[in-house]
Amino acid sequence: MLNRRHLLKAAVAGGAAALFPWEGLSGTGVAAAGGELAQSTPFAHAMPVPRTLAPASTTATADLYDLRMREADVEIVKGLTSRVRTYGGAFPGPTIKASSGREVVVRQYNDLTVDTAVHLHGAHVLSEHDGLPMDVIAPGSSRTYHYPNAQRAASLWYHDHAHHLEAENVYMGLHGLYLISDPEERKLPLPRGAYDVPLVIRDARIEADGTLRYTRPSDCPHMLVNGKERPYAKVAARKYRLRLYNACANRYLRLRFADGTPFTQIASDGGLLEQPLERDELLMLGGERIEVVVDFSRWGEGRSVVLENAGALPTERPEVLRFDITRAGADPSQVPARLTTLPPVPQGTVEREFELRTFPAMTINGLTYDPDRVDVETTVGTSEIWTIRNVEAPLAAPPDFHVYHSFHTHLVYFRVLERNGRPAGARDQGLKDTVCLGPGETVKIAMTWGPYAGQYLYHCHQLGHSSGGQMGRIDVRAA
Ligand SMILES: [Cu+2]
Repeated sequence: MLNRRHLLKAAVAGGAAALFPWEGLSGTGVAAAGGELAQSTPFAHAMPVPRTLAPASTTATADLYDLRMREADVEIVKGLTSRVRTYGGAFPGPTIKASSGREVVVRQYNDLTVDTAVHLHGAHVLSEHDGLPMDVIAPGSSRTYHYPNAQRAASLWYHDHAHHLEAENVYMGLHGLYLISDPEERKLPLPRGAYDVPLVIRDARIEADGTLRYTRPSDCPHMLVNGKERPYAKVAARKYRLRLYNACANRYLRLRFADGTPFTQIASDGGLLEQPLERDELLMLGGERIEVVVDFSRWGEGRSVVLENAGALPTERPEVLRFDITRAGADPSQVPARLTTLPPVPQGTVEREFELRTFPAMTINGLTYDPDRVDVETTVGTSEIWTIRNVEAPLAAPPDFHVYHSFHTHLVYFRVLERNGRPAGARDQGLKDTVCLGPGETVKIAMTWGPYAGQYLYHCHQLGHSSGGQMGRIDVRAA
């Protein structure tokens, strides 16, 4: 019998394709990395900020938006044209800005040649607006999604979720930001406006002819921020709020400043933390969000500082983004010692266990996703404790083989109670909807199901894994 090390060797050599989710488990299969890699020079592009989408119309209680999914040609590596899949022609998609308590309605038209489904990650929505894998928008048709925004301020994102296709669709460009604000957050003296900047970070493989190729993560050495390969950003010598997203289909990031300067974390997936946290390095799995405040005055005008990925591939340079401090800046902003009060930690009365495996298939508790099978049944208002295990063998794996999982629940935020038997540490603070599971790790999380009844999902947010079936169905019954 082949042991794990043999399997890994075979995979590195290009064999054992069926064992790897990004090499054959998606509906269409994944092309091998064929073409020659594009050569690129870092810091050749100014970093753009995704544009804010204007509503097509407004009512007394709602903002209505139209978005068209279509292919577009964009420049990711300087001088090359890449064909991508977009929301509204933008790569990444345009940002939707919502206010807590005010409804957003988005009519999505599919002008692509593949099925799509739009999931708003981090949102509390009715099941029929959740973008379930089988609720697809066929090419040539449209669907209208209703988002009540009855939730606190947070950095969400919308992205594709069509069954077997989500990894490739998200990789090809179907993702955009959705930011909810609320009065409590607006009252805080945090950096705002032009000093509140999202960084959508993701890997890619751009070939010499410009082709953006969906392939296994170890063949994707390009790193994009807001759609451009390793850009630079001109900033003022003052504080900025940076909203970091790991939008990689299949990779984790270990972000740090090259000179070791710490970040001040203020928010995670579900919005503000109770108090700011100093963090030297930010480990982010696919789907996770971390918000930080960085004070560029500590370096000063005329200086530069590089944001690095300590989790870069051996074939990849670590630099992700260079900040150039080019001007002075008045700075009335502050990071208060107390940011918010979180709801109490749910006291679970139901306990469940979940095991995530990669071999011999992408499974949760031994099963791949079946939309007709109910894996978990609960009721609105029930508080639960879930123990989730990454049962990958704790062998030292080659650096290009990422046996991390990224566990995501739809409909609810959860709190991380424990990691590997110890109380949750800095990286697990706040309201979360996606949690990192390193090889062999176990986390315990607590959530209260609701407020809506209906069919929802939990899954791995390494999207090659969810596309391969590492996903379960939870039916929430009315109380
Ligand atoms: Cu996974």
